[in-house]
Amino acid sequence: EVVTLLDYGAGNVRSVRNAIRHLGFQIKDVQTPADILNAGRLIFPGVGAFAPAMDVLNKTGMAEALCAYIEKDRPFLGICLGLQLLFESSTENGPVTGLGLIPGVVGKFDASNGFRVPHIGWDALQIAEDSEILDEVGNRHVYFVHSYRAMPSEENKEWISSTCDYGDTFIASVRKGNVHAVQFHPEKSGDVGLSVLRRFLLPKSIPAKNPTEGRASKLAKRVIACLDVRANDNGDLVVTKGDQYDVRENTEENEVRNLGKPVDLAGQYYLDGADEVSFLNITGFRDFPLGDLPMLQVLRYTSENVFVPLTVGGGIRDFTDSNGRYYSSLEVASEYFRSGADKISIGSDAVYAAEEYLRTKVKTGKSSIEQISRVYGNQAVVVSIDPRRVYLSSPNDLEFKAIKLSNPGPNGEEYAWYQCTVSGGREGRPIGANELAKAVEELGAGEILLNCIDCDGQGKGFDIDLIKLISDAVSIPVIASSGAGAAEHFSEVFKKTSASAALAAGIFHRKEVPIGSVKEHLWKDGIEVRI
Ligand code: 1PR
Repeated sequence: EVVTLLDYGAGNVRSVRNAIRHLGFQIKDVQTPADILNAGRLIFPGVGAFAPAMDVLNKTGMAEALCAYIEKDRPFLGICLGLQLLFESSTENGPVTGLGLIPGVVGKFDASNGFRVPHIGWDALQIAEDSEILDEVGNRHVYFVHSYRAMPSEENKEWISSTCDYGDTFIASVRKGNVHAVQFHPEKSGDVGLSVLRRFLLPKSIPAKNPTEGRASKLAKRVIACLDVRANDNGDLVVTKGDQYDVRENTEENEVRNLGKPVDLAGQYYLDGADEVSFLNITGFRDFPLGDLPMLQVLRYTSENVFVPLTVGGGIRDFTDSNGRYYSSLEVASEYFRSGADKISIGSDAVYAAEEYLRTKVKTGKSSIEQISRVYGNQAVVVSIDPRRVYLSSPNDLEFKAIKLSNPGPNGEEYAWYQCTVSGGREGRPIGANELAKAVEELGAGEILLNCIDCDGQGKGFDIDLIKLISDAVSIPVIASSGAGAAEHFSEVFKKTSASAALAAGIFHRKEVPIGSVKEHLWKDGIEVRI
């Protein structure tokens, strides 16, 4: 069986390809408009921003072919931007005219009502009857990642097959005859998502799951497994894990702690129910990642079997190699996206960019955050903060935001500020986590991965003071990280802060608490999770 794929080369379509292959189908790529018209079954995973996508479709004649194909009621599945482009126009850097097949304007989520934008994560659908490809979804979560959405109206109601509530009720999927489009990502929605693709590819197959299964009701708090990856002294890529960022064993040999193979562990965490998997190339600051091809290989292999979002970080910055060849941070990130990453995470380079921005108050457009978010969207750019607590006996006279601690410091200090570091915690910089978070949000980051060097690997719980400080300071999602040692710590962070996700490494690697137990605990505590 062959399915035709329209990939205009703007981003990570690898996971859609992997999912289609996983379901036993071959892929034929669209080269010309005629390939669209001759397709038996067409999938259009829109990626990137609305305007450049329309540009390509118009210039290549594909826009016209797409309209003709859809008007003839040929089997079509649009994904994400592939849904939005069917509408009349979008306000994304616009107005920009779309394909105009469905009445309505695609607009931005309103962050002013307390909902974080981008809308990132696993959310619940309200499914209309007759949705067909959603027949196995039931009350289970699917994965969204977007800042723009189409809204239901009198004019487009005959198209709507499901909606989702996030601040307002927006269109999660459309369907008319053989034409389907979904705002969420079936290729990133685990088993549930694969069922959506299967039902599109094999419409006559019998539903495998009971459609009433599941208990999703709203955006779930995410549980993320993180793999710190680096080469050991023999040059093999291993998953390692530090104590307060020190990854060397306390032995005479002082070797790099080895907790397993990256691809195997990522695959296991997917099966265990991780909502996302992150890889951090922790020596990326000194070893150029494009020289570090094993990391790209790890992503390629992982994305073949892991159908939840993958984030990769480490070494994303401008770089000139020993032959004098210059690589922009955008090129580095693009290589990661092509290899299967959905999001990239920037550490050290984000600190330098934020310092520069706060000093000059000018957005140059040249920082890695700005370059990558412009091309791939804010939701694809995570900033990883590595702060260290600096205790103070009084909060006065400090240009960085200090907070009163819930637990006093070792010498009874009541206050602290959180100093950002670069190069894996090796160097402290003159900027606080609070200042950094706000600056990178303005520069275009779509999410913050908030570590804490003091808590890393300690298993004593997340730094609630820090996470509260930062999640209250920004309106993009915040991932709490460092210090998880028990399922209760996850409940605590979600109850006491507005973090959108919690990430852990050590407890999962050491098999102390499986991901499933964390989720069950959260569920029993009344916290929405994907189960
Ligand atoms: O600066 O852009 O090259 O990115 C480097 C990336 O590598 C950053 O995201 C930085 O956080 C990470 N990193 C650098 N050195 C280390 C190290 O450990 N020596 N790891 C490191 C950071 C922290 C977490 C960890 C949590 C949870 N690891 O992500 O997984 O603290 O751990 P726990 O649950 O066991 O407590 P750049």
